[in-house]
Amino acid sequence: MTARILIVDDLAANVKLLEARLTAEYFDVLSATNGTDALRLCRDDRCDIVLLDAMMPGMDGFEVCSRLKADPATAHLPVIMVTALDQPSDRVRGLDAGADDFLTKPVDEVALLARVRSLARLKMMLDELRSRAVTTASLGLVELTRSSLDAGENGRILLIEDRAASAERIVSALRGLHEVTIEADPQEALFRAAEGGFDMAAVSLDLSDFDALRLCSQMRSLERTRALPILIIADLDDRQRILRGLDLGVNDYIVRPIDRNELVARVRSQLRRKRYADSLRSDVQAAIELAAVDPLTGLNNRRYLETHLASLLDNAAHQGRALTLMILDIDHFKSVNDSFGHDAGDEVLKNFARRMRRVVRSADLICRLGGEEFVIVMPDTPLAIATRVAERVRATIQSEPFCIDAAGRTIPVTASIGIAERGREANPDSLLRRADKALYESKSAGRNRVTAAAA
Ligand code: GH3
Ligand code: MG
Repeated sequence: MTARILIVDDLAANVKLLEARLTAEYFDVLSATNGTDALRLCRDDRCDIVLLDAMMPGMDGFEVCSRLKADPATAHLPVIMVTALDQPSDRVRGLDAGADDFLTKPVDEVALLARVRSLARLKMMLDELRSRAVTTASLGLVELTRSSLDAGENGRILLIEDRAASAERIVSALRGLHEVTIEADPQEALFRAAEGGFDMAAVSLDLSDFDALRLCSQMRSLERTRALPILIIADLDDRQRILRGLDLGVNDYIVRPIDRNELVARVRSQLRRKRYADSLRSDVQAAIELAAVDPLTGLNNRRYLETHLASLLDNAAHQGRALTLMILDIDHFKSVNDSFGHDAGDEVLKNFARRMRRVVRSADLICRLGGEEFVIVMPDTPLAIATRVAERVRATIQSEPFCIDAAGRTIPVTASIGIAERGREANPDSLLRRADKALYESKSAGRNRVTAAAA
């Protein structure tokens, strides 16, 4: 995996040092020596992760971080603050400014690479989700979830720890902020995690007779726990296993003796990320469901038509090919509902959709515009041919009465149709309007007929 890291530090020597370590691991590196340049690079979307020195003349790192987090365009860019070891209050300030993580100087190589790798993985996942959410949002269906930062509180945390004293310390550190459930048995923990309802798992790396990394790996491979953030709690001399854990997909780690502020901050940042990812996922899901299909008839819906017609018209214009659009409206449909009930009306709509499918080519796009109004877009079809297709559709609708219930009752149905061929203007609205006007003429001329709009 590779990512582009922006190093922000006013001292060239520091930049060089970090740069050497990161490029040795095949990361792309970019640098800035002041806050203003850093903000510009971030806004121009030039990097995936920011390594930000807290102490800089002029705009310091805390200020840069706050500004990044306040701007929706950069709020979700992961920021690692680099602070002096002897200033624990700086860490808290950094985290308050919204930093995703922090490292202390002198920067420990293992910690640096572990953080950068895990944030790079996260960034890739979020970018992918975000781009899908943006695509579906461009269909005009859902508002993208506002990207303001979640408080990262009120989490339900599953703590897997078999030493009571250690568990108690963690519970008391998080008391009042989160609800912690302790589980001493790793197998039981896996079950509980899979049952859902947790926002994060905290796993002690030294369980007495179970390999905690095996548990982490099981959580990563189960569908139901794959997205659950995992924080491991380790001893400083566990470096190798911390690294293995991060490779397995553990999201973060904290080293004993646990600093309360650090624990609170790490948990908060895991919760924020999870909630943000969840909200993107549900946007995508909602959009996909609404995006394309009308549930009653299984035809594409109006929104799909509006998006897709524009590109069909573009293609036709680009290649100089014909394209004709047909609007169909069922005649006196209201009286079907009035006389036989809404279910009978629905049955007619479904049957109507099936008949249209039978008559047109598979390259034609059939949509339900709404109610009892439908559109068929016929690429590569000039008006003369489209008129014959429309006539065939009309005849097919009229040919046999429609079945409206299980008892086999039938009623006659007809439709009025308007068609229009694309003109010079590559504009979906005006094409739809012209076809609609032709439809109106069919209605006023007595229904059950086809009218072609003049070019
Ligand atoms: P016209 O020949 O002029 O088109 O008359 P009409 O009765 O077909 O047109 P009108 O627009 O007056 O009525 C359309 C009716 O379609 C009214 C509405 O209740 C019904 N309708 C719209 N959507 C649905 C639906 O999903 N299911 C059912 N059963 N009826 C629907
Ligand atoms: Mg009608």
